[in-house]
Amino acid sequence: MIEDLFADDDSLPRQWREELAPGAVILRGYAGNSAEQLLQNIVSLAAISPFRHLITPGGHRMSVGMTNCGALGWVSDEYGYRYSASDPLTGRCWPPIPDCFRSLAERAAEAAGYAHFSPDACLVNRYVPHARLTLHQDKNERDMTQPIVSVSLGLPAIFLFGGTEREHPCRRFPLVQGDVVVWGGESRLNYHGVLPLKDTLPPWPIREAVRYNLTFRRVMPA
Ligand code: MD3
Ligand code: FE
Repeated sequence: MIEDLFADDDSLPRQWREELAPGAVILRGYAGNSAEQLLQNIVSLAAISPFRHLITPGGHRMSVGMTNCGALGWVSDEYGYRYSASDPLTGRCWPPIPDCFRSLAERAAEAAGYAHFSPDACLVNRYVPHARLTLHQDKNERDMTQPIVSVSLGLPAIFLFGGTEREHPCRRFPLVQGDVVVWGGESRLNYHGVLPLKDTLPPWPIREAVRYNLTFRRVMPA
């Protein structure tokens, strides 16, 4: 049937791979079909554990709003950066990772060559125009054999990808809604950040000028 050639199968992600470095791959558009469901779940999560601006150990208020889901959540305060089983704002555990988040992250990891990825933490970042994430390493996870999977929604951003030392030069990669990045292997400890967000029109189904980024992590060895 000719119709089958044009069949719109929402279960098949449309993707384009870009290798950034050994162990790091962008799956362009991998989450494009999931944007609406992901957004609904972000709104539900934030009703339980709201977005907040964490304070760094150096006393700076982060411009990115953050919340978490999963057994563990990433937090920062005057004592340092760490993972916590409870939300310091509510005193309760973080909401569970929604099934659609988990299945997306696990399928993306598998597609990038990391079988059996099972995240126990998902940090949800919320950027408004001008918010940024300065160059940093993600090294609070105890299990460094597992990748980090990131999913972009809403406004586009420019991602900075550096080397294993802060002084190493950075490459810039634009990330748009639906892009999924899997970071593992040799690039797991590379410096990275996000340039100040530009104030542009958000793509459907986002209704305000925001970018969300989900990062799925395995903190505790299985
Ligand atoms: C490269 N978030 O939450 S995701 C973070 O867009 C974080 O919100 C950014 O960096 C964001 O820690 C970038 C991409 C990412 C995440 C983890 C990495 C890139 C990474 C770990 C190692 C190397
Ligand atoms: Fe990071």
